[in-house]
Amino acid sequence: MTHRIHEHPTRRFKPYQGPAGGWGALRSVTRHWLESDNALKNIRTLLKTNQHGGFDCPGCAWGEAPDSGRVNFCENGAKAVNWEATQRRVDAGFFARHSVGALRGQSDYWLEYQGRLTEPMRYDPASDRYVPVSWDDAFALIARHLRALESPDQAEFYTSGRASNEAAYLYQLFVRAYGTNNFPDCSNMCHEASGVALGQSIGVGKGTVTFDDLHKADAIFVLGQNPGTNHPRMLEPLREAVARGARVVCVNPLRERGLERFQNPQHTIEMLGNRSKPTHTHYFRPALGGDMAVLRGMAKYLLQWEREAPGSVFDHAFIAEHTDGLDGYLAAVEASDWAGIEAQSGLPRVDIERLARLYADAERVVMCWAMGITQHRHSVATIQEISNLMLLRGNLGKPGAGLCPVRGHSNVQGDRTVGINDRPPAALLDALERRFGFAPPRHPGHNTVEAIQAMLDGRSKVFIGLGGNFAQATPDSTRTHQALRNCALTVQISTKLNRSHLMHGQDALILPCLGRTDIDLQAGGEQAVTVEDSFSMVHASHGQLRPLSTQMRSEPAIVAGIADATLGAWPVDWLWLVEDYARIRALIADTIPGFADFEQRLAAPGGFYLGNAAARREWSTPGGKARFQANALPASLLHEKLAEQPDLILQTLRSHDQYNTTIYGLDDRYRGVKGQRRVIFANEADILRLGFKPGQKVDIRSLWEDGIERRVDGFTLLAFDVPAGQAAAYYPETNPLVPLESFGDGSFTPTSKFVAIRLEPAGDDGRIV
Ligand SMILES: Nc1nc2c(c(=O)[nH]1)N[C@H]1C(S)=C(S)[C@@H](COP(=O)(O)OP(=O)(O)OC[C@H]3O[C@@H](n4cnc5c(=O)[nH]c(N)nc54)[C@H](O)[C@@H]3O)O[C@H]1N2
Ligand SMILES: Nc1nc2c(c(=O)[nH]1)N[C@H]1C(S)=C(S)[C@@H](COP(=O)(O)OP(=O)(O)OC[C@H]3O[C@@H](n4cnc5c(=O)[nH]c(N)nc54)[C@H](O)[C@@H]3O)O[C@H]1N2
Ligand SMILES: [Mo]
Repeated sequence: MTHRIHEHPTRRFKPYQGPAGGWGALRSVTRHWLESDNALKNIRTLLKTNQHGGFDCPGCAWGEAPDSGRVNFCENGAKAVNWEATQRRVDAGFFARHSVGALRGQSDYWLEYQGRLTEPMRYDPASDRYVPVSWDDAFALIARHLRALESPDQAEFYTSGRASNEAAYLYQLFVRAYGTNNFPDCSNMCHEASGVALGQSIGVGKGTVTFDDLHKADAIFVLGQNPGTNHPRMLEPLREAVARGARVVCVNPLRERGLERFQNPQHTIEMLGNRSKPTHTHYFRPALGGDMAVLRGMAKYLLQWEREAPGSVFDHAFIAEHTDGLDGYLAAVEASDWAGIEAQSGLPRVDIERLARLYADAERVVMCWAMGITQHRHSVATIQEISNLMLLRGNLGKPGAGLCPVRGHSNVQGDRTVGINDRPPAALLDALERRFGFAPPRHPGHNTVEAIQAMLDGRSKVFIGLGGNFAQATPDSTRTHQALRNCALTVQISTKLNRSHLMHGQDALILPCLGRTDIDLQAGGEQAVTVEDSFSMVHASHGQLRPLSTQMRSEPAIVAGIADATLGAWPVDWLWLVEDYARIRALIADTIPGFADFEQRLAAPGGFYLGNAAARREWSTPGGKARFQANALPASLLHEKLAEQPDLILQTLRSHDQYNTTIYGLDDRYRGVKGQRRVIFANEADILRLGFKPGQKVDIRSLWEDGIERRVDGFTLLAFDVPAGQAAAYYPETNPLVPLESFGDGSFTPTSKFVAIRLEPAGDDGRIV
């Protein structure tokens, strides 16, 4: 793609009036495709996206509609495919031209734009450059470092959610055979709270719905999610629901365009007639972090109405047969007072009553949520409140109803299923022990926050990243960068150059791997890998494009190489396994529940459904029943120990032109932003109240109890339709503001949607052109 690398000279900001999708999406797909340096091949590749025999889109974890046709990708999936399938390469010549110090001065956008990593490289301190290294030497270096540690717990093994089931399974097996459960992973920053909350409430840490349920629901609630950008294929079922008369109820402080109107670019008549359709019936805009109070208020109304007309609201048969803890929960509901609920929720009481009515009037309800719910201090309690509401009316395990945490990375759910877990369940470890005959470590390992703390204070010395961009995805960037720099060895298994390669340890390796779109050729022939989507559907993914270099290796092959160098052919013959991934799948079938006859079931178009006990109304909780969780509302949303009052509360979110830390472009079409990313959205009245003017440049400082200064400079203030007291700015530019120690109770997820900030005039007070 011929991208302009620096912020656009004619950057501007103008509210966007169109629907989500529509001609803008088509233009964007066409532009990204035409500007890709591989246009003809890439269109063929795009047509294989999410098709049987094709590959799984490396974008989000939304599932495939069973009736989806020949074209099954969205605008942002197309960007993800074009971005991976580039002809540009970052090879030895590139690294000879650029020192690491010089590369550090480039933007994240520039770094990834340089192309695919094509050969293994090792950091050379004398020249401050990465220089070529052979695969064997790279593996030997890793083995030397790992063997030199006093304890296996001094190494951190990160996973990003694009890794296939095969790669992730092999990785967890190697790491446990080596002796630790230190598995920080992207899920820790993402849906961890959903897993923890649902595990306690309903016995499975996953969503219970399938695609079919969305079509049968009378009401779909979408909480804290922006599907127009992050799960565009979800817009079609939403507007289909509206069209057939179901309620689609959005709860989001921002008016996200995708949740308002959608014009399907794959629908000819609609495009020609320039018609769009609504994707919601009701829209409520709470305070940041106010959802728990909203849900608790809804529960108060349900309880009141049930008392007024017993049997009219609660599903007593379901409650009696399938749940426990109701009395304790209702006591907690009664104990929450309206003053607190109204103050925290940011909604007037009539709105909460309306929400409760919408919920109670629907026979079958699906509740969807994403990062707006999971990245808060009290996220586990909030998600348990979602579950409580659903249990009250038996909205679990019946058609058209259920819980739907909408996952992020395309295989983040699968990675957890096959064992990437810093707190592994005993059953998993027992199964590994039985099958492989070694004693896996039983003590908990480090999650992402704990891994950073351990590297910061020198307890951990080796970092290995299976994908992702640890340096930029994590909170408190200055300290996280220091944590990585403290390491004796950092290893990044990656497709593209990113800042994690530049914030390296004393020794450092870049290991270039194949991506989803690449053909994966092993001794046993072309290999497919498998992934699991948000609806627990497992399917195969076959690469389509010849890799840019014969030096790139698949993720399973790289993991096997590291394992073989470190442990030899024990407890399995690693190198033999990766000759044919069916051998890895056989091990998965032996040790992970739900994967019996894995290989045969994969052959079905669309793959197979892993199953979900809670969806069958079987409760894998200690008490054998789904459990109402009696959590109190947080005493205060603000951290008690802040020395100053914040000007605003900031949420860090995604623009339309990015995939997490990967920046595809500098526009955010649906929010009307062009050519710039260092912007902060706030309400005009707030901007004036704080003594600023729209368009003015500001520095942003965040508040935390530890007195460490956290700031980012030179952000343009944009007057936007944001509720009073709130602000929004893009991730990862604002990650330096998120304190490492500010994380969710019970989830350890950084509170990326609730950062207390103060604004200061920037030295350079520029205006928008
Ligand atoms: N194109 C594209 N697709 C992606 C990604 C990407 O970066 N680009 N990332 C992938 C990943 S890993 C993930 S996890 C998902 C993320 O998908 P989302 O969760 O949709 O991503 P965010 O941009 O973080 O958006 C959070 C939304 O929550 C709202 N919100 C923020 N705080 C609150 C709150 O306190 N309450 C409520 N009710 N709402 C709130 C925001 O206004 C925003 O609309 O998308 C996945 N898909
Ligand atoms: N402030 C703030 N921080 C956040 C969030 C937020 O909303 N706000 N969201 C959080 C969330 S939800 C998530 S999931 C994390 C994301 O955290 P990560 O998963 O660590 O980050 P990504 O940006 O997805 O990783 C991009 C890199 O992955 C590599 N890559 C891409 N494809 C492949 C592949 O197929 N194989 C391998 N081995 N490497 C590949 C490329 O080198 C690319 O540079 O960030 C979290 N951080
Ligand atoms: Mo995520």
